[in-house]
This record gives sequence, C-alpha cells and structure tokens, in this order.
Amino acid sequence: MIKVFGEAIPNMPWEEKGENCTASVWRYSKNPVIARNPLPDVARIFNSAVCTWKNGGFVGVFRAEKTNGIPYLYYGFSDDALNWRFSDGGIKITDENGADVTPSYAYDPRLVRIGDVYHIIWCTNFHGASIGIATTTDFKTFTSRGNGFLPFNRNGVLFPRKFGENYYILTRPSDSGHTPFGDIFLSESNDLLHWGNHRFVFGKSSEWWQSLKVGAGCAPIETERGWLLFYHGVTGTCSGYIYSMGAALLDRNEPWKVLKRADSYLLTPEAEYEERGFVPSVCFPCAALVDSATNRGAIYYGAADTNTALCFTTVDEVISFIDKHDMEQNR
Ligand code: BMA
Repeated sequence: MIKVFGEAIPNMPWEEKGENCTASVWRYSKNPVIARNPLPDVARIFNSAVCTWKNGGFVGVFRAEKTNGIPYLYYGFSDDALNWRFSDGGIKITDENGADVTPSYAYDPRLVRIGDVYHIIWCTNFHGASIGIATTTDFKTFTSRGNGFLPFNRNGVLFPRKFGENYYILTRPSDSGHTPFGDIFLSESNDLLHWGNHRFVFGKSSEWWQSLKVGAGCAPIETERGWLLFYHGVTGTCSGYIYSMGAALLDRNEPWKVLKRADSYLLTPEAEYEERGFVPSVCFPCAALVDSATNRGAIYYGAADTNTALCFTTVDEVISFIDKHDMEQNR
C-alpha cells in the first residue's frame, strides 16, 4: 500500500467497487448526497468541501445557491459526512477588527485544515471574481485574510501543510466571464495575505476532455509518490462546456513540478444528476476525504451545478491509473 501522510478516518463514507465496474473511480449508489432545494431558501448546494471535525465527525463549507440566484457560503456539521446539519444562513466574514467584510457573492469553497485552523478558500467578489481566504477554529467567527490576489482568479486550493515557513496555494487566473482558457499556477506566502514567487504548474492539454482549461479541485493529498491532485478539465462543445475530473502527481517538495499526469479523465458526466441540471454536464471536484489506514478515498464533487455527489477510489488505484495513463509515457 502506498504511504499516505494524513489522518485515519475510519468513519468516512465508503462503498466497495461494484463487480462489473472497470473504472478506477466509482459513484456512490445513493447519489446525489445533497439534491435540489435542500433548505427553504436554498435552491441548490454543489461544488462544496468537507473536512474532519475535532469531535470525530465532519464539517463542511457549502456553495449554497439561494432562491435569489446568488451563491453564498454555508457551513454544516455531520456525523457521517453524508447527512448535514446546515447553518442557519450564510457565513459572515469579518476582518481582524471584527468589521463585516462578507462579500456580495461567494462560491466554490475549498476547506483545508492545518493543525487546528480551518482555512476556507473560495471565489469571492473583489471588484470581480478573485480568491477569498478566511480562517476559523470554531465555525463561529470567520476572519478574512484580505485580498491576496487581483481579479480575475478562481479555483484557489491551499496545500494542507506549510513548506518551511510558507503556505502554498494553487490558483487559476481567469477573466470576468465564463473563462474560455486557464492554467494552474502555484504561489507562496508566509502570512496568507502576501502571495508571490508564482510558478506555472500545468495547463490545458491536447486531450480533448481538458483542451479548454484546467483548475485545481481537491486539496492535494500527500503520498510517498508525491502530491495527488484531483482537478477539473474542461472541453468546449456546440452545446457548452463539459467538466470532467482528472488526476496528477506533483513533486512532494517542489509541487510546481509535475511528476505524472493522466491523459484520460477519471470521471466524466454520465449519470443523470451530472448531465441534467442548472448547468448540464459538470463534474466539479472540491474535496476528498482519505483514510490513511486503508487508502480509501471519498471525493465530493458538484454535479451539473445542482447536486452534491460522491465517488470513491483508493490512492493505490488512482496512482496506478496515473502510471498507466501518464501523458509523457503515452506520447
Ligand atoms: C465554472 C465555475 C463553477 C461551475 C462551472 C460550470 O466557471 O463557476 O462554479 O461549476 O463553471 O458552470
């Protein structure tokens, strides 16, 4: 078994692969885990992130698209990471002096725990779409870390540990609309506010499923083979963009270096709840729970900008998929 540097999560959701399944990632049989109209004034919850919580349960930060059509961040707790007790309203974000700095919209959160501090990274309104970062230890107060990035930028994904004194983040610079381009970059900071030393990680590629743009998905998973990154790749078709999930391995110490990257997707919209919805044909991974004792993985992804869904794999199975489908080897 490949060594995973992370926590044991014996109570995370899990389902064995079906006998007839030949894929390396398999869908939860009870998908979607969060379906339409989950709360009275929330039409859809999708593109959301979960983490372990201090009491042995789970905490999540959710993209809640309200009935006014505007996305806000909600949080929630769960004993099984499947059934959620959602917050009563959106997260209020304050600055270090306690002043309200909650943005007018907030979407696509990622949630990363480093020690006892939970970091929420999302797409915020800073005169256009940019990267918001806030920290909390109690899910009662959420402190903004300012605006470390200029607009336009999306898909901020923090690494779940520091490298020496520095935090590393992946982002995807973009434009003011439904960006028809996009590559993944890495930036570093020692205070979560001042980001620099930007490095290119990887971009779109010649395989058609990821030929328009790519963006980091789940917080990278540290393994002895490198950082396992689940990301989204996008293709443009006559009827719009199609979002699939791919995977790559980044160097453990210098994660801007790509060790391997699969030329084929791991998951593409096929199920009804992925193909049909507010935006059809979207699989958008935002979080993964990995049990370091068994290497089981549960990946949370938004489906069709409407549902939250779950799929399963193991670290060993994904890495052997990457080995087999490595872009460099197959050229
Ligand atoms: C992207 C983001 C995601 C969304 C996707 C498909 O640009 O806005 O939130 O899931 O488009 O609509």
